Amino acid sequence: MTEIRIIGAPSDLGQGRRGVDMGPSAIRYAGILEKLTRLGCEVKDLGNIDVPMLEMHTVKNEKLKYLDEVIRVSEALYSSVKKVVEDGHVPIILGGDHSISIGSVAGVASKHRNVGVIWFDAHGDMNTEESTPSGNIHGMPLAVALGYGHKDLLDIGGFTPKVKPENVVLVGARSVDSDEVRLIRESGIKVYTMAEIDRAGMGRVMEEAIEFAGNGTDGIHLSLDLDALDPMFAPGVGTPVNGGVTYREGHLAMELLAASNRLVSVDVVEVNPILDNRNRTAEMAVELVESLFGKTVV
Ligand code: Z70
Ligand code: MN
Ligand code: MN
Ligand code: MN
Repeated sequence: MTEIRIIGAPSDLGQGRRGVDMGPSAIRYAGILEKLTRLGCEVKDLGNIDVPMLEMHTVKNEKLKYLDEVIRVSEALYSSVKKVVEDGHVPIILGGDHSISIGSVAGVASKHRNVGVIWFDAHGDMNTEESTPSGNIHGMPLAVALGYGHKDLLDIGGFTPKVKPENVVLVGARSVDSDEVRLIRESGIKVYTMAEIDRAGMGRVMEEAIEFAGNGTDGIHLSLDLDALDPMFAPGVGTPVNGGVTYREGHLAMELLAASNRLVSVDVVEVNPILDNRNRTAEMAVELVESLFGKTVV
């Protein structure tokens, strides 16, 4: 029987704004452990990894802010996630900003060398040092997973790339930087923008996404950035973008992933309780995770 292991990664180093480091607390407070347990899952909370405090460090490279500290966090999370998957369990990694996925994807891929990835996000997260408009590493983790970016980030876990482009799917994209587009096109990953979700419907989009990420792979890693959802349902994120995934589309996507039985690991990132409205975004995150682990109506 697979068991779930919760790992907190309270990092805001990949993003200028403070507050996202409290994401793991907010998601725990919203009852993730209790609710998954009630569903019949075996769940253990492994606590948080150590994250350097932003104020104790300075930006040395404007194009890769807090690079050394992000590397430390990535290595710590890599080790923790690697151990969980080697034990045969499913890790749920609570961010933190999306830079934490550099470590989590490395950890999962160290066991599942041929893992597929579904990246739920309003953004591309496909920037590099060359294309980034902000220098924020949370805009780069998907590029790093595919083998593009700073060598020390690619080196986490000692192998690169972590994933193959034909098994990577970006769902919910609607805000991509002008120079980021080039790498998205060149890389050959599959992208479902909001326009495609509108035209084909979330059901069809997820069936195809699960096929790309799941067919012939060792399983699917879901990287769930809460800003994929419309700000109406997930207001507590650093970079809200209108026109996002609805409440119902979000749940349908998670239910289809649950039904696929291919899930090996999950990131839940970018929940920022300081920007939130009475913890709604953390509650949304927990609800989505419940659907992802099999909650149904009857
Ligand atoms: C922009 C950048 C971003 C959030 C990723 C934004 C990146 N593309 N924002 N996740 N919330 O600065 O690279
Ligand atoms: Mn065990
Ligand atoms: Mn993201
Ligand atoms: Mn995002």
